[in-house]
Amino acid sequence: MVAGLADCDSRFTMARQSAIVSYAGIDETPLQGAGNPAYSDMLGRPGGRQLNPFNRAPDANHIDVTSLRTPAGWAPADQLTVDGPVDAKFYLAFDFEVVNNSRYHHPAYYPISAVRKSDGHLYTPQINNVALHMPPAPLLYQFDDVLQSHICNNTDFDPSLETEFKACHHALRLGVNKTVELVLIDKGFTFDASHPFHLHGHYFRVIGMEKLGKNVSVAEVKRRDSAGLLRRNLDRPVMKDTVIVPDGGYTVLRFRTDNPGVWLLHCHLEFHVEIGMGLLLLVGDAASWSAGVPANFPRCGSWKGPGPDRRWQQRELRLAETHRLHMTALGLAAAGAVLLAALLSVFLTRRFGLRSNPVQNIETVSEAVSYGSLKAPQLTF
Ligand SMILES: [Cu+2]
Repeated sequence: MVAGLADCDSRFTMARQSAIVSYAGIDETPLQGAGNPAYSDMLGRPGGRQLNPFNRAPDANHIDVTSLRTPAGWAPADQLTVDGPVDAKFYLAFDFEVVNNSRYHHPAYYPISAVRKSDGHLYTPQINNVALHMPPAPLLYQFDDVLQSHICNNTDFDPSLETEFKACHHALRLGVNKTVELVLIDKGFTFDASHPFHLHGHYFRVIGMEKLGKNVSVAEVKRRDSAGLLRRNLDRPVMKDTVIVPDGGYTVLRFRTDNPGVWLLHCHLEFHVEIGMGLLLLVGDAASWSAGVPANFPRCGSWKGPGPDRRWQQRELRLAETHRLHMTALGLAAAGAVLLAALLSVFLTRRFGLRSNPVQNIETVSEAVSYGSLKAPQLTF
C-alpha cells in the first residue's frame, strides 16, 4: 500500500494507492479482506511495517530504504559504485532560504523581512544557497550559446555573501566513468519539511540515511563525516532514482557516471524545482554530447528558420498570406478604427491621465537574476 505524506497527507488529499504483491511461500492470511483500505490503515496496519516514514528515525515498525538489500544472487553491474574508491564527493545542502529572491523581493522596496508571510513572503528552496536558473538554450547541443560565466556552483561565489540571493545555471562538472558520492543534507531550519530528490540519467545506490535532529548545519554533517560517523552500508544497498532526505538529516548516494550528458538532479516537489531547488550534472565534455545531432535539428535562440529544410517557414508564410488575402474591406475599416482609437487613448492619457507614482518607477526586478557576485567559474572536478 502506498500512502502520500506531507502535502498529500490527511490534511490535504490523502493520496493513496493499494495493491497486493504476494511472494511465493508467504502466509497470505493477513492480506485476506484487505479490500480498499482507508488512508489511516495505510500508516499503521497491525502486523505491518511502514517503509520510508515521514521525518522519524527508524524503529521496529518504521524502516527506511537503507534497511533493504538487493537480493544476493542479483549481481549488480555497478558494484564499483558501492565498494570501489570514490572519485568525487559533494555535499549538497538545502533549505527554504530566507533571501531576497529577485523574482519576489526587492532588497530596498519590499525585502522578505518586511513582507508578512500571509502577504506573499516567499522563502526560496535552494541547494548550497544557489538557485538553479535554467539556461536559455539546451546545454546538450548548444553549450556554446550559453554564457559560460553563468554556469556555476557555490564555489564560484564569495562565501561571505551567504545571505545574498544567488542564482545561475547551477551545475557540477563530472568526469565520465567516475564513482561519485553525494551527501544530501536537509538543514531543516525553516520548516519541518522533507524533500524527495530525483536524478535523471542514472540510478544510484542509497548507502546512508539518518535524521540527526530538528535541524542540522552543513559543518556538523562534515564534522561527523570526518570522524567516520555518517552511516554507510556498502552491503548490497538498493538502487533507486528518487529518494527522500530526512529533515535535519542526510542521505548518502553513490553512482557511476556512465551516461554522458546534462542531467537534472532536483527536488521532486515541482514548485520547489521551479523556484530553483535543483542542479545540473554535466557528465563528460560538451563536444561529445552534441556528436550525432543532425545539422538541421531545431535550435533555440534567435529564429532563423529551420536550417536547410525551410518547409516549415514556407508553410508559415503561406498561412500569413492566406490571412492577409482574406481581410475584407470592412475588416480593414474596423482595424483602422481600432488603431485610431488606440492612438487617441494614448494621447489623452499622456495629456490628462498621468501623475508621478514612485512605486511604478521601480525598475523591473521580477526577471532580474543576480549574477553580480560571481567570480570566474571554476571546475569542481
Ligand atoms: Cu523540495
